[in-house]
Amino acid sequence: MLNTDISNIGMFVSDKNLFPIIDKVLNGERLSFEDGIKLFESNDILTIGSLANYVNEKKNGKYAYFVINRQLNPTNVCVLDCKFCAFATIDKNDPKAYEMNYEEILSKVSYAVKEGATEVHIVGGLHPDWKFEDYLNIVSTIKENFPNIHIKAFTAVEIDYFSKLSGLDYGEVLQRLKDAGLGSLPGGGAEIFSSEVRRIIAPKKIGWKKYLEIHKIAHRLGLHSTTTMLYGHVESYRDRVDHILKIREAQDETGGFTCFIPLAYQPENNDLNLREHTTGIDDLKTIAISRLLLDNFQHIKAYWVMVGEKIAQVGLNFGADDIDGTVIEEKIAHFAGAKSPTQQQKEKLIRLIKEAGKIPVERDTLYNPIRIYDK
Ligand code: V47
Repeated sequence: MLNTDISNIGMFVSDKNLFPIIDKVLNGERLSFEDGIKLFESNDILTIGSLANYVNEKKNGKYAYFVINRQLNPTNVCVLDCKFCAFATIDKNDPKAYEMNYEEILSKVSYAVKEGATEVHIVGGLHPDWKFEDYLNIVSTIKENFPNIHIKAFTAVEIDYFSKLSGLDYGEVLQRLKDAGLGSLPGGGAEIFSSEVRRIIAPKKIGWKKYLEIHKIAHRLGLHSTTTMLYGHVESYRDRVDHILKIREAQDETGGFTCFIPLAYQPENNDLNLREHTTGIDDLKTIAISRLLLDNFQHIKAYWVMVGEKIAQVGLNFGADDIDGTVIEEKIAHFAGAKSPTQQQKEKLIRLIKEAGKIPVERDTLYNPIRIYDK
């Protein structure tokens, strides 16, 4: 007989302000804006993490997901000039500017397919000279040559650009991409929804209303998508909670988001004068609080590229159930100073997950299991 009284568990909660939130979570009640702020302002990281892990394990059991994928960025020439971005250049004559041709794109996809990839994740610059057809042909050319690969391509920001280029509305742009072989939309471009922060970090980028409108239209056309939040720059906790709750509201409407990905800001080689990387505690808190606030999301990703392999692994016990994938060639975070490798072996992902005490599941883009590593 154990001599433990369960009511004593409260003594491990160092921040007593969290008790009402713990109650709500255990009763399956939705957390409020104020709860989100209280969580971010608390330093009781272990209580926040355990709560998030509890919620995650109720949704996903011990399973933690990875995907064999590759990233592909067809051009870095971009008219937007976002201040946090070290990947893109506004000047096509800049020595770092590049444009891939279809042959290069196909050879990169071919390499990935040989490595077992089931997904190609394509995002890139809004090129001043490219037409919507050029982007559309990237999708159809890949699909014609590799019919089995899932093409997760073009953020809402790109979809808005294609609409301007073509004169088609968002629904028509998305339908044409879908007909060409698009499988789903990635979540980039969300940054932080606050208009004040956007004016500082991404003044020319579409605002949150258009970002979410495009995702909701995609969902209604039967395309799933992921969504993101860029944190650790000039935003406040209020901005983060507001961003997450706007996403929760959109998910209530359509249910079309598969996963939420907090993206840790990488501070180098860009025009924002902020040179600090996020800390481990902030990364873990943001992952855990995302899990707690987004009760209508099945999956939360700890993206190893931006938080590093070690925090991503710990994140699997702080509410995340996914660590993305092999990636093969990451540019966006690495141009901005990410310290992680640019690619990952599948075996390493499996080891990270197993040593976190979870069961690795190789998944496809839409979270259908491909192989469970439970031995
Ligand atoms: O939209 C740009 C971000 C995003 C920096 O959908 C930066 O599954 C940190 O969205 N520091 C692109 N972040 C990456 C992205 C993504 C990645 C992995 C998976 C998925 C998914 C989406 O990267 C951009 C922007 O928010 N970004 N510059 C930077 N300096």
